Amino acid sequence: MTTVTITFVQGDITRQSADAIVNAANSSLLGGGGVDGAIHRRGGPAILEACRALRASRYGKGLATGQAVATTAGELDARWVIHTVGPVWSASEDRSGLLASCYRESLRVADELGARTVAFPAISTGVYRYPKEDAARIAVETVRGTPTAVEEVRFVLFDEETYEVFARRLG
Ligand code: AR6
Repeated sequence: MTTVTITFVQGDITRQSADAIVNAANSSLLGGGGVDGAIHRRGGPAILEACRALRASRYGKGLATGQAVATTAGELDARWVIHTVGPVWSASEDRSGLLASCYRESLRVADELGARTVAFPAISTGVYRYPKEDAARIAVETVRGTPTAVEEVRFVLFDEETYEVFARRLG
């Protein structure tokens, strides 16, 4: 097992080329806004079809927060989309374990698939309102601390502010 290389880029995750692209989904697996909306739009209907099949089989009640599951990547430049559900930010409850679980479980699924390059968005930092500094720390620490055969984890940050918060974690 080699050490994972962590890289950071600013941009749209749906324009990335990687073995697996991670989606910040919701429990329904049936789409939404943000990264989720962008992935389904650019990836085409095959992804939603695969998500519907998951809901009709193993994930009848949806995907729990902190878990991850893979589908086809449709027309994206990737082999798989790994859907994971981040926690909604709460001021009264520490949900950092659930956010860490998203990264850990996504890497576990990536290993099962044999993916060597994985692109992650900043899970939970949009609609789910997780503070970016905390989210970046949890994301990078969890990836660094998770044994995996994945060779490159690429964080793809949409806006400059989020990019800078993540990039400060490098080193
Ligand atoms: N590429 C990379 N990052 C993006 C993109 C993109 N194309 N678009 C947005 N971001 P969010 P969440 C950034 O809201 O907070 C959906 O409706 C965004 O700026 O996509 O986990 C789901 O269906 C932010 O930094 O995900 C769920 O209901 C980060 O990606 C809910 O939102 C995550 O923002 C999940 O909320």
